[in-house]
Amino acid sequence: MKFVFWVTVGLLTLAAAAMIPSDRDADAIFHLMRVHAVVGGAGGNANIQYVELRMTAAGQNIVNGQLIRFYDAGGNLTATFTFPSNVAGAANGSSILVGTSEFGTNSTVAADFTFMASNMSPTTATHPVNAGAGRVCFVGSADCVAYGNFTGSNAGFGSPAERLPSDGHCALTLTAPTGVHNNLTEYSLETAAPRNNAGTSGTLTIAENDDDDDCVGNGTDNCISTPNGPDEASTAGVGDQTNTDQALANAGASITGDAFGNACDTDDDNDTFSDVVETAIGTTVLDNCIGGPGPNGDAWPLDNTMNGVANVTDVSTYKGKIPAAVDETHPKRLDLDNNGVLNVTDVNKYKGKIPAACG
Ligand SMILES: [Ca+2]
Ligand SMILES: [Ca+2]
Ligand SMILES: [Ca+2]
Ligand SMILES: [Ca+2]
Repeated sequence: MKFVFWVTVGLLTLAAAAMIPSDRDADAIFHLMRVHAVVGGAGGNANIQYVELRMTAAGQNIVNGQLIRFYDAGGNLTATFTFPSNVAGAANGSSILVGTSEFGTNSTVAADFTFMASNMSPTTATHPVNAGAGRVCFVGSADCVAYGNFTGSNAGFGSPAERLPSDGHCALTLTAPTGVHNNLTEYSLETAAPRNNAGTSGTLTIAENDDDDDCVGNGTDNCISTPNGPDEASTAGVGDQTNTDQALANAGASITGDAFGNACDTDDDNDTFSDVVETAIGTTVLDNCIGGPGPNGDAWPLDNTMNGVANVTDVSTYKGKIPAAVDETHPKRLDLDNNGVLNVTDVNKYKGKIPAACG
């Protein structure tokens, strides 16, 4: 009986310790966790959302009462989720998956918890992820990811990651974790691969509506077959649907814009000289004129004197130089058809187009 007594006392002591963790215990039960993935909509349905946390050490499963906080683009707190219980899986690398009810009906894997009135504040915030721009924090480990054009404080987490779309099957995912946090470099948009605490991975089942998997739906993608979405934002002149000719036209340039993003447009500045030719002769592919708007410089192939006007002076530049192969004294800059020879074909490019000013 004495043995049983002491075992009972011991178990009670352990139970009490688990119920009232000391600060040191607390460090070991839910603090070593990162926000692994955030989905703010899928297939054009903004209600299909989830947050996946991942443990970075074993034993981080005592999450009962812990919080996930959601912020809007301006950094205002819009919703708080409170974990209603612990989870069983405690191995290093274990996931904890929390999703909306619509996630549950559009996924092959079940979430561990559902955002619902009983665990949300306010109770109506059952779709808490702010798509586009916002921030998600797991308070227990003080880990946060901001994304999109987030203007609130993100101290300690560097620059916001890419914009969070509601199209495709796109999850803002922790792909390159570093000790010194920088959301922009740590997170990228990847195909959603939700995994729950039991270790079951799944996929979203809603129609993808995004042929090129760039997280921009076909209905609004200005290059349906060429990735040019938020994940390509760091590729100059390509990502985030960049459409230079339309932007220049909107800013008052003397060209018309088109519906094609630069990623699938053969003439990004619509100055009638293709990107291939302009790159070959050295003029700017993303501007139509030496003057504003745009980056300026040598931008208009017809204006080889760079004075903002294409006229007989530019044609005169060819005097004594044609016909001849491009060489040191026959500049490639004048090879307007990019065939390696300066001749009348290049001069003919001026026909019917001069005099004209760009702008
Ligand atoms: Ca797309
Ligand atoms: Ca695209
Ligand atoms: Ca265009
Ligand atoms: Ca051009």
